[in-house]
Amino acid sequence: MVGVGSLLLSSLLLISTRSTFAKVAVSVYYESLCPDSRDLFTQELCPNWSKIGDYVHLKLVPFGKASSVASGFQCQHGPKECYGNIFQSCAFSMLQPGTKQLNFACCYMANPYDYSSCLRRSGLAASEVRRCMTSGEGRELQLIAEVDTKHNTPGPRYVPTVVFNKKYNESDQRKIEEGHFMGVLCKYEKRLC
Ligand SMILES: *[C@@H]1O[C@H](CO)[C@@H](O)[C@H](O)[C@H]1NC(C)=O
Ligand SMILES: CC(=O)N[C@H]1CO[C@H](CO)[C@@H](O)[C@@H]1O
Repeated sequence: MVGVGSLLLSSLLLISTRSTFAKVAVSVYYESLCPDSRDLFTQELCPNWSKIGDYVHLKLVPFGKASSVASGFQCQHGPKECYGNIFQSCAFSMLQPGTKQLNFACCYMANPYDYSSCLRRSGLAASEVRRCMTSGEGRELQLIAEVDTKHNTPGPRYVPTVVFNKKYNESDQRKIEEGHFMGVLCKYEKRLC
């Protein structure tokens, strides 16, 4: 009995170790109104998520080429983009990483002005998200996103930038820019090839 029990236990441990450590870390550095960022979500990440979700540890960082200034932030596509970035940072702080955060981003990136329907679909209270956006919490989250973006991308040179396993790779990035996210992911997770 003891033998069977420990065998079961060790296979359970093996399974959980595998699923905890084998995932590919995928960090997406993007901007809320950037057409190439929107394409990455609507054409690659979102439609393929059901296939890849079990293999990927996803981090979404809505900041891109924005920068913090005394009065707030400046964004490549103007104030509405800054609003979208902070809106997503606040929503993500209330959603679990992975599927829940991605579902929210998929809704928003497909329809960037449809704030209330994306909140509703993710079960978020508009008042909570507004409080985050106006209380200084949203600014803090965006400042963290700024540091993350500047440390882990070359600039970024291009938006969106995708970093695999926390190490920027220029040749992967070029392929992402040509629309081959799934092909690059397969390099890191052979089961997805
Ligand atoms: C980046 O990816 C390419 C293509 O897979 C690979 O040949 C190269 O060794 C990688 N570079 C680094 C620094 O890991
Ligand atoms: C490898 C793979 O399954 N890619 C799919 C990702 O989603 C797009 C859009 O639905 C498909 O065209 C690809 O075949």
